[in-house]
Amino acid sequence: MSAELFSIRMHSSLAGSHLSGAERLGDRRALSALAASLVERALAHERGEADQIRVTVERLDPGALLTGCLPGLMTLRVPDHRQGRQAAAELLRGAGVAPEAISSALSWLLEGPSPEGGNLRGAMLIDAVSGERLEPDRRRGVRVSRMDLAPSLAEELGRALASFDLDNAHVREALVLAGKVLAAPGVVAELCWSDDPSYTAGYVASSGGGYQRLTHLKALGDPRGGRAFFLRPEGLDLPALLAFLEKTPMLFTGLGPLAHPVDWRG
Ligand code: WAQ
Ligand code: MG
Repeated sequence: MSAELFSIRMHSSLAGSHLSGAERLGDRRALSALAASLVERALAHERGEADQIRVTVERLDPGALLTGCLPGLMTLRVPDHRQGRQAAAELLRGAGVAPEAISSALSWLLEGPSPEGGNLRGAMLIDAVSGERLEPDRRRGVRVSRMDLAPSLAEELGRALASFDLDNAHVREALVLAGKVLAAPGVVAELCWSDDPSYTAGYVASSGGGYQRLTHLKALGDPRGGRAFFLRPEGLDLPALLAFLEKTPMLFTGLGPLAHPVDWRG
């Protein structure tokens, strides 16, 4: 990427509710193609065609750019979403998240974390000890932004994922997002599953375990999904964490190890 750096973000909604979003980084030459692809994507979402699409382009200071490696990826096969959620709870416990915080996150995700019981545009922030919700805006959540794969890594990642039949936008984007979240100050772990009704896989990410996919975390057809970032309460600097997640540009230039899928045995 050249000395010029831009953030490009898309947010779409349908009948006033969040439909889809995406965040990319690019240089000047890449911008119009990126904008077109994000608009197309908002119009082709499986939950419906957007009736409002916002695309925001901002010039960034290339001097502020961080680089890093993607987390390692592992797939754990589970027979259904009940066992998937149990497995997720065990992985989170192993990463140091307290049982209260795990059950709090799971129940918010099951009910729908917004005050109306729907999906958030962003993630919940959850105290990893008490399970209390800490995000300043509970209707929106915290949207992680300004991260992407370095152009040179995009192809390499595509090839590596394709050898496991995993080269889809869900995996690529979630891996990048989880990589930035794990680099954030005060984050212990993340739990995520998609809000797309046809996509039942999700993951637990932590610095010790990397990106651990579970093949089912929700039932097929369920339109609810979301993310929880578990935060270490000691020494937590919430403004610094929010600034990092929302504003600091981060580009991934290296792959982590990819493991062959295995069956989960609790
Ligand atoms: N920042 C914070 N939260 C976000 C962001 C973001 N940039 N993007 C999405 N979310 C939240 C929001 O609440 C969505 O409703 C929810 O996450 C799900 O988003 O390895 O596709 O884009 O097979 O539907 C994970 C498994 C797929 C991939 C996740 O999420 C795999 C996925 P979606
Ligand atoms: Mg989605």
